[in-house]
Amino acid sequence: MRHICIAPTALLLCAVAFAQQPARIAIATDPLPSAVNMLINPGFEQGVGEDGAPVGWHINTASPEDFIFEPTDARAGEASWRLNATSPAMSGYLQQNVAVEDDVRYRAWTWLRLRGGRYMMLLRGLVEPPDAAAYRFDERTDIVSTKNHWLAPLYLNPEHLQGPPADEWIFMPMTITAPAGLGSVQVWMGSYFTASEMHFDDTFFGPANCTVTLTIESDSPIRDVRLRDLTLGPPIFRDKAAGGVTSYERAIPDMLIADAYQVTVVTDAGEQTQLVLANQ
Ligand SMILES: [Ca+2]
Repeated sequence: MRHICIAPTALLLCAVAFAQQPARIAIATDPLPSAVNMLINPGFEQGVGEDGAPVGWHINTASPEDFIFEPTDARAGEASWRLNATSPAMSGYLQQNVAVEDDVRYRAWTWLRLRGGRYMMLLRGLVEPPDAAAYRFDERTDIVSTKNHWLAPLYLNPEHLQGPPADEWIFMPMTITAPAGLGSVQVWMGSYFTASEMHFDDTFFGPANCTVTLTIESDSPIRDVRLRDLTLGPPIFRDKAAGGVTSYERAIPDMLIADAYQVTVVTDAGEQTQLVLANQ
């Protein structure tokens, strides 16, 4: 019965959406991420090294028998990298180390296809300040999917399982500022103590700052523009006085570099929010 209730609402939304063509939004970053990416083999196109890891990367786990690391179908190019963890007993990561400068802000990301389990990215290192005791640097981001739960589908209804769509590539960025004395960062991305399947492609580590040029073409006068990074937090840019133009362009300095942003445009015809891939 529920579907019968939803149908008229869906039709109404379609009618509203087609009454006004959505705004056309484009984003360019300066620099391009590919021009400042400090990772070797960020898109996994350079094949497999002798140790079974992608060229330029290391496999970091205390329990290699619980993990499969292998190339699989790509988000871009010919290959992405698949991690399958058969046991929750241990974590396992792809790792690469990069040199960093004191007091500089950096970003790291991967595009992630999470079939199930717990993905985590860690940026780690040892800080040795010039005049103070050494300490560990450890910042992390994660996301959980229960879509591979062992009780599903027999005892758990698949509709109740949580997590991003299992076939969708999602953008997983994080930002750090390198403290004085850090010197280098270990980039770890993988499965954190959970039976997991996840795929990585189009990874990045590099300086965080860029200029974003935002271009919007709209049939209806533009009143408000908001740009969000795909992490929690307020918009990284907002223009509440877009001036009612239908052709909008701004070059915005000191933004966070990314492959994708969320853009909200308010026009006289309504509000729309969409994921915009940069540099397309
Ligand atoms: Ca690739």
